Amino acid sequence: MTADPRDLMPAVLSLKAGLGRLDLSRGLGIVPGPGCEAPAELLRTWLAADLPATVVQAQLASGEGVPVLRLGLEAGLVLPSPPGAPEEARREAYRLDLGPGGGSLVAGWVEGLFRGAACLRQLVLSAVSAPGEGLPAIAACRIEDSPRFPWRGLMLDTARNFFEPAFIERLLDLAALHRLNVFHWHLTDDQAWRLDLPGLPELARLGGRRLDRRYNVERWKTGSYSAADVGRIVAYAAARGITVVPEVETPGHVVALLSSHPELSCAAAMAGPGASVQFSPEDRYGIFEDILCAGNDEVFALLDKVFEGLCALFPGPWVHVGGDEAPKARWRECPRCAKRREALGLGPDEAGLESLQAWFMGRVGSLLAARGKRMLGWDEILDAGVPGAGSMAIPADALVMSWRGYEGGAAGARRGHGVVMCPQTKACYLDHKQADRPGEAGQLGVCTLRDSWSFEPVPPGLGPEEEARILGGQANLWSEQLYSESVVEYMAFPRLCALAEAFWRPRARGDYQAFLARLEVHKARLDRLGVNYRKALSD
Ligand code: TNX
Repeated sequence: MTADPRDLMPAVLSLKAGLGRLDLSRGLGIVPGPGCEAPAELLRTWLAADLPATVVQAQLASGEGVPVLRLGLEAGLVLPSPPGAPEEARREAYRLDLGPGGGSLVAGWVEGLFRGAACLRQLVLSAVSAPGEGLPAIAACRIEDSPRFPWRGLMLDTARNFFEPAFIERLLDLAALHRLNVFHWHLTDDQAWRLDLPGLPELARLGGRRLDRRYNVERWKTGSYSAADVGRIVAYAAARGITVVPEVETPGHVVALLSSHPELSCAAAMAGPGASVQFSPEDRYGIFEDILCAGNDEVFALLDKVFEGLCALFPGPWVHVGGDEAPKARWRECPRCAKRREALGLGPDEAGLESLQAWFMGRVGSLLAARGKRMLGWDEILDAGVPGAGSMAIPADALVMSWRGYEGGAAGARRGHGVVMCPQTKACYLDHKQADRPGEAGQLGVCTLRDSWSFEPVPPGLGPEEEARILGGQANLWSEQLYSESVVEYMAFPRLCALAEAFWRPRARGDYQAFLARLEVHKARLDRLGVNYRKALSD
């Protein structure tokens, strides 16, 4: 069939129809200009996967008459961009011209070429999706496109359930198809430590397996990622223009870490020298009171070793260090934490304990800064991190991930931090049910497709300078209930399509019915890729 560029997902910023169509029945040659090899290689990979084998063979055999797409980088190219979009987002702008002879994909930066390549892939997938309906072709067009936000993320929790590297690669491909550009990899939690770091084998050996007692059956859920796995996944993401942000939780959500390093708990400090305390990865879900001891310098020594390993594996600029849901019950009782508080001049009250967390996160942040990385944390990192509080504050350049609603994001922006919005209610938590119906898969709340599509990342009430600190949004796949790869896909799609659009489109969001109509077409692309999306679009 002839693919219609009006059906792209997310919708593009500007689209003009051209004359004729690009016939794909003999394939499409990809000719990269200088600096365009990576997106050219990606396009070749995608075309080889998506075009029918007969087309690929025809292209190989003929050589002549095959339409050609030229890729080019043009420094200083000016393309339209949504109002208020920051400079960083403009790096992803591109122009895609398609017509009977092939066409061109040009951008000012290579990032833009990756996003243009994703558009072309969607059109190719549509062209081949209904083989009975004529030749595979794309209606001639000129697309000029650019995102509103520079951070368009997807988080996968690989701690509660383990996912094979090949499945992570599949998700990265799907993220790239929707022009997302950040993969936030949640690697550790109470239930598991999934990162097998060179020099620290005990972390994954003791922390990377947990008992799963669901349905009264005891079975071990084991799995961790080796340095080689991480290297492959990071390279796979980079080949799609996606940055990987690793997350190591501190000071809470660490029971799996304590199972290999019980000496870093407050329980060890309270038990006294020589006494032994033990932990094993949690088989329950929730919030647990055993967190890292704030009074023990060995905690920071171990974290620094972990960061050394992380920095060697993850080239991106950010490391997520958690900071969420850290109950203060142990810190309140722990003699070592009391000493630390006294040394810092903090009282034994709640405010003192909160400040102790701000100090803890500040110290973690400075370990990362010493390694040239920027810290990123859940919005609890703001709870006591008052600006100007010296050692009791998180680094000024820390990024805040706002999950408990919009307030954390608004506060972070007011205090000068960059902010990523992923409010749990009601837009970005893809572990929540897609409909309020008995038997619907998911946990905790309900987040409908329309909720996700309606998401506005900028919290209300911000001035223009504060608004500019909202870097974008993120979809979060918490995996407590994600027992299998197909369940992950069911929870992610189609809400991820809606969120990708919410992170990309200009503020004037358009029309939900039009989105649903485009989604009907997009479903054929997802079918072609074998994605197990939720079929019913009604809530
Ligand atoms: C809250 S979001 C959590 C996670 C859970 C999630 C379930 C955040 C920083 N913490 O530990 O998996 O809710 O929706």
